[in-house]
Amino acid sequence: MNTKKELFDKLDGQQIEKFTITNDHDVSVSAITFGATLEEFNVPGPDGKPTNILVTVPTSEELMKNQFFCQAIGRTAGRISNGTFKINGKAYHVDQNEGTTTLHGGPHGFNTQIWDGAFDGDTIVFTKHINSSDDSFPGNIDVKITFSLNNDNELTVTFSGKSDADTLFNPTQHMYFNLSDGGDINGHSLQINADHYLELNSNKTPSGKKVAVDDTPYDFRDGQNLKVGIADMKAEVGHSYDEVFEINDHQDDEPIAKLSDPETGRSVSISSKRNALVVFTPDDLSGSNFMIGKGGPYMAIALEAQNLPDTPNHDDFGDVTLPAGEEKTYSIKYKVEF
Ligand code: G6D
Repeated sequence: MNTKKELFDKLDGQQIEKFTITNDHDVSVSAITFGATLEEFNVPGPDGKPTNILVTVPTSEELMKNQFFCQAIGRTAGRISNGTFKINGKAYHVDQNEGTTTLHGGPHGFNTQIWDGAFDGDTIVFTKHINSSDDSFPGNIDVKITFSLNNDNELTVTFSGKSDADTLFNPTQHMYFNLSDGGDINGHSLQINADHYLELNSNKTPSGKKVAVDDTPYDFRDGQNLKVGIADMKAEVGHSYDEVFEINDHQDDEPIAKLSDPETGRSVSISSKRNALVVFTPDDLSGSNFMIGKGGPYMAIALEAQNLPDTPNHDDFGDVTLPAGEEKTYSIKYKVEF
């Protein structure tokens, strides 16, 4: 196992550092201190050269404009309806950044922060103290995000939070995958351990209804080719995937989802103890929402393991409260095979 720390670039005069871990099989991960962003998850390609299975943005400045690409997301992944919620009966209103909705922690979420980075042995450790006045969520919070890689080719991302007042904590890493050698994701197949998905309102906030996946393009239980799934979605629902799946109860060691590319033989299995996975297949990354210029349709699929979004506004969505003084830790494991 090897580690390396180097200068990535500069943002507003501040140094952005890049931390890399390489294992004994030439698998490597690199994370940068801006946005606690994963820039690389490399596997050896056919010619032995590192091949990044993530779709990323090459500079911090471009990342500012193209938010969320493989960045850490918090305090709350997904959408909070009207930026409003209650904790123990007390109402809170946080900053909105998508019309009346708070998306991915709002305008000052984890992805907009420059983190303090260090190695702890082979593990990349990013820490940040975020004041309530910085991101408008209740409580000043101490957050730690770690990235570790083992010789079984497993990347584990761990989020820990501790706040001085009751708050919400539902973090994720906004991974965008493409397992091909320069192609799109049409040939990939996806398996998800989910019997239900969430019905969404027109602004993509949950209506509160959980819908069975049976006989719909949302049924990934036995694996489904993405080209077929996206075509069925367009025909039956009118758009590509930007969906929230409720993960079934499962054993800790049972992956919640697996993305595979039969052409290259690469796959990523995702393990998480939490109850949701967001699947997002943007039509075109060079469109109006994305400006990274990696044109062409279906160049990436986002897979975001998290708790169901808008949790406090729905009785049966679970609990993402982080009570004052308590520490909560969530891990997401990505096992790559190639
Ligand atoms: C999320 O579900 C959302 C999308 O709607 C959003 O555009 C993206 O993050 C950036 O996955």
